[in-house]
Amino acid sequence: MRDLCDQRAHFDTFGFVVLPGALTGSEVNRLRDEGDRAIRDATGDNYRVDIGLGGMIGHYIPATGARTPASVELLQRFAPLAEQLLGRPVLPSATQHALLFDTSGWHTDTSHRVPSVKVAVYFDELDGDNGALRVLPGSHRLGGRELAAFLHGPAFDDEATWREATRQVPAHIIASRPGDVIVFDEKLWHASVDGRYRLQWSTSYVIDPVIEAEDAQLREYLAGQFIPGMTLDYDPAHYPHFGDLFRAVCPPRWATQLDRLGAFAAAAAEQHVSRL
Ligand SMILES: O=C(O)CCC(=O)C(=O)O
Repeated sequence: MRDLCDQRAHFDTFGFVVLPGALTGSEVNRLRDEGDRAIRDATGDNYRVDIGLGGMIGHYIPATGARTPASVELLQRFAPLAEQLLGRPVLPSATQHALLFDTSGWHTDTSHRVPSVKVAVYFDELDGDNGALRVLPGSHRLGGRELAAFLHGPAFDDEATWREATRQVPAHIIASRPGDVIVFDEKLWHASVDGRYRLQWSTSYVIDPVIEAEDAQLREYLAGQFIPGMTLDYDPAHYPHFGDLFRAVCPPRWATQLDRLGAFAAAAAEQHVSRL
């Protein structure tokens, strides 16, 4: 029988692992301050204003430039963990600070089958009553379509009904404290309900293709991480994807591969337009 306390086995089986207290108090403070400052700086008067950019309501600020050095350090630090869980070398795809306004309905972070993980950090003590991440353990292994039909099938009359439906899905609630790190397969179904204005930091990794046959999948996955022409609520010169700091300090292979696989071009297409 597999030892499900083993991180890799737990991750394979359930699609997530939690690392309690993986960040020290001072690391948490530094990262939280960086995120709070970045989001306030980037969004100004719109800090708590839903300006309707689509997706889960909130602000999502890329964190790989000179203004977010703590993020750039951590995205390097968590790469070996991602490699251990996926059993393969990885490339980082997106790193961001987020202010999540409210409920996140049931979703996955990717529709691609290519192995990828997200590392997430929250800065408040969270449980089921105030927006802790909830997951459907093992759902990363199921066909997305069946679960989507189940979770999104009913038409919800209003937001309260939608919230209640999100809440009612029997799920594992990942209660967490500042310093805990949650790592999940991007194909895992997850949601959050009953939280308001949660700060989150996250960084994602995808496998680094070693054989040519995987390139096409990776190109498609990386292109899907970015939305060309998206309306931005921040200044991309200050908050770039794959910023100068990232390119200066990260392993050269990352930049070579990300460039070759179209990630830099896709990120530039998302960040091309100027802010509102
Ligand atoms: O905390 C939340 O609202 C959910 C976050 C989420 O969906 C994600 O990080 O992919």
